[in-house]
Amino acid sequence: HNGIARPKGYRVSWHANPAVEPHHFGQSHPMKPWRLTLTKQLVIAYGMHHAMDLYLSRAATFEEMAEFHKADYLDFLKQVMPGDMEVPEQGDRMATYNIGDDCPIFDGLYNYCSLYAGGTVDAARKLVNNQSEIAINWSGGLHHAKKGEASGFCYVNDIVLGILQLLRHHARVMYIDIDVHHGDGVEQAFWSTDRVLTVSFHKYDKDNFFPGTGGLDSTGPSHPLNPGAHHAINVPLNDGIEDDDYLQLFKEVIGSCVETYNPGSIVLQCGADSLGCDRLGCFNLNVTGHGACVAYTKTFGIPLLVVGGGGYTPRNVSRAWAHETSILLDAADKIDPNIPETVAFRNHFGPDYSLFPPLSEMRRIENKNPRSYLATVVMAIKEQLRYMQG
Ligand code: V1S
Ligand code: CA
Ligand code: ZN
Repeated sequence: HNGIARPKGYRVSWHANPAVEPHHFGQSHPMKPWRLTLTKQLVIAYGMHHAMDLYLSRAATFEEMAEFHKADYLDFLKQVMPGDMEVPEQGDRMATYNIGDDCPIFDGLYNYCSLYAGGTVDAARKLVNNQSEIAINWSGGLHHAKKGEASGFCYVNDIVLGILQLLRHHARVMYIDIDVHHGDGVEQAFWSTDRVLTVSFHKYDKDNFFPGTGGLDSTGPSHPLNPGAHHAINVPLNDGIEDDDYLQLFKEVIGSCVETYNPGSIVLQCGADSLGCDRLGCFNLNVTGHGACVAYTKTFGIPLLVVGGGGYTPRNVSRAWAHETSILLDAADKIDPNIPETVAFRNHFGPDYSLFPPLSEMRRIENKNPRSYLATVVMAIKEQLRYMQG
């Protein structure tokens, strides 16, 4: 009786491979693929798996990943072994591919990368084949990976691979990124085309916050004859932004972008490190505020590819992504805010056992985003959109 009936809304597909979950980046590394296990357990405990099409995603092939990545980099990822990081003769290659503390070599690295990338490629193909209207891969969203090197916990850029699939069928694809970090890898990959509009909301501090790019005036190639000019949108923010301001900003920016750009599909990166209490993040968003951005994106009724991304406090990452799954299923109102007794690993959700703990109150970071600042940002972006129209 706690199952959720198949909604009359959109057809939703879930793309995952449980073999992603047991990979370990290492002792003190903040990225924990195990958060995907926790997310899945919440989704199952709420019965959401009855309301969507479930697909076991394949590993992306070498050739599929080579549509964006350099073959020598993929060869390296395929053959490198954990011990190689300590071998001095390997030092040059490690530097070339940016292997180190942020992006270590761990057991099964190539398997991990090809599995999360396969999920996003599969999800994109379901959308273009009209077999799904909303396709979800919470293991994807690794927005920093570059053509020939790893960056910021990301090795293969599944988002770029997914967008390349969508571009085979759609003239224009819009990319939205609510991870607390700048979506630099996706922006860079499509910097010189007008067929992808990238929009990233992030904490911006050139010198003290990773990756240090994504200023308001970084809008695409500077030459006006380059088609990519004006097609990168950056929303640089300071510490401590809260739900209401973030959502208003999100609606103003995304509403204007969708209206002007009229994309054939949207890719939404839902990095959960923009939540309050995140181990690496510095915003004050609650699960409800983060989810409201997903709900707003869904209102356009445009084919939607939803991926994960950052998120370093696993209990809150899983709360957010489970809640957002329910939003995409049009079932958020049928879900008990008290986490079911039956959920596996229930102890992780104590002492409140709520899907919506007050994250913004638990470790409130001073809000350094005055309304006047946010208004300036919105004005600059609306001006940019006028240029984009030509
Ligand atoms: N902030 C941060 C942070 N923390 C770490 C880290 C901490 C412990 C470890 F054992 C290993 C790494 N690295 C960083 C950042 C990278 C953040 C990547 C975010 C990824 C995403 O959420 O957007 C998408 C999945 N790296 C840095 O700040 C660079 C350094 C400058 C400092 C940290 N050291 C380890 C490398 C150099
Ligand atoms: Ca972002
Ligand atoms: Zn992040």
